[in-house]
Amino acid sequence: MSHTGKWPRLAAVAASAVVALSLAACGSGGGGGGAESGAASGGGAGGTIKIGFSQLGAESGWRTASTESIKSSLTADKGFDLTFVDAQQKQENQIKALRDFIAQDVDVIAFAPVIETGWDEVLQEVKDAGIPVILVDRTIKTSVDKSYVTHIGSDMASEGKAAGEWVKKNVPDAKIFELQGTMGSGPQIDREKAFDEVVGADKILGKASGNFTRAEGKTAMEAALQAHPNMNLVFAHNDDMGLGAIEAIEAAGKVPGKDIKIVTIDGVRDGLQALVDKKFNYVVECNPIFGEQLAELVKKVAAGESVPEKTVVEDKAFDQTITQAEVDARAY
Ligand code: GZL
Repeated sequence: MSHTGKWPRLAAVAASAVVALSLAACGSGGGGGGAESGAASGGGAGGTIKIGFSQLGAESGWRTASTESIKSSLTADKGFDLTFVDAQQKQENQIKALRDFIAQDVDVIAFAPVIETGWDEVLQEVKDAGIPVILVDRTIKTSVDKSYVTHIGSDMASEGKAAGEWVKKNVPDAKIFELQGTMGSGPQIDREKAFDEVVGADKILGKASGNFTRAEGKTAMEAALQAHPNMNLVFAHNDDMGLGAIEAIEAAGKVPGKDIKIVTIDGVRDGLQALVDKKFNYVVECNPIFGEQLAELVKKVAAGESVPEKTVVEDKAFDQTITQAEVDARAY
């Protein structure tokens, strides 16, 4: 699908009536464009939609599941010409990918931003090129007005709140160490703030980032065990860091799930298996399987139709009552 330049896409901006695609629409887009998208000059109405997707990396089981869901939904037989680029958790690689997508004259750009800030310059370039942007998974903070049309992802703050409420109810004497995700990322910021507000700062012995990976979570936990021998609970911002923490706790001769309880977020199969094995105590889901919802949003955006400012992906939570059969039946 060829473009006819900037103006036609921006001129025919659809009416602002919000079409609720989501199960719940909430939160502000932080500079997003809200319920309107620039009218595309082709795709959507029977044409192949050329979409560039910048994925932040392959750091965790969650990201792998997210990538699988996206690639299996944005397929050629469903009308998409997908260019998918993995940034290995480096923002400069994502910025380069977005610039490449401009040069390739794609119809829509979608990306999962590794951190919240540092996007203004490239988003202004994308806006000047008249290409609509969909934010996927993580959020951004930007001064560029209407820099993206819509966001689809989980409510990270509610995940942190759910984790905190379980700890407050079930571990009143908690002495907590917090394994943070990638510093400056939306999930790290939002999960940490919500969790800390619920449990109280006085319950938190210390924090360190494991960058959402199992290896770095293990390394951070090894140091934390030395610094805080009295800790009795770890809150990990994702399962993979929690799984790394299990390795460090066992190497230190302690029993994960008992001597040191573990609360995490994601709900990937390995994390839920740790719950069945009684090494995790509570897991808040962050559902990555929203490729089909994304595909619908891409079609609407490409056709210049109205879309909700935010599509919130619903999450559940799991404790040790989960069964092996339930884990085996999980989609990811
Ligand atoms: C959350 C997602 C986070 C996951 C991690 O939506 O951005 O990034 O919680 C992943 O597993 O690395």
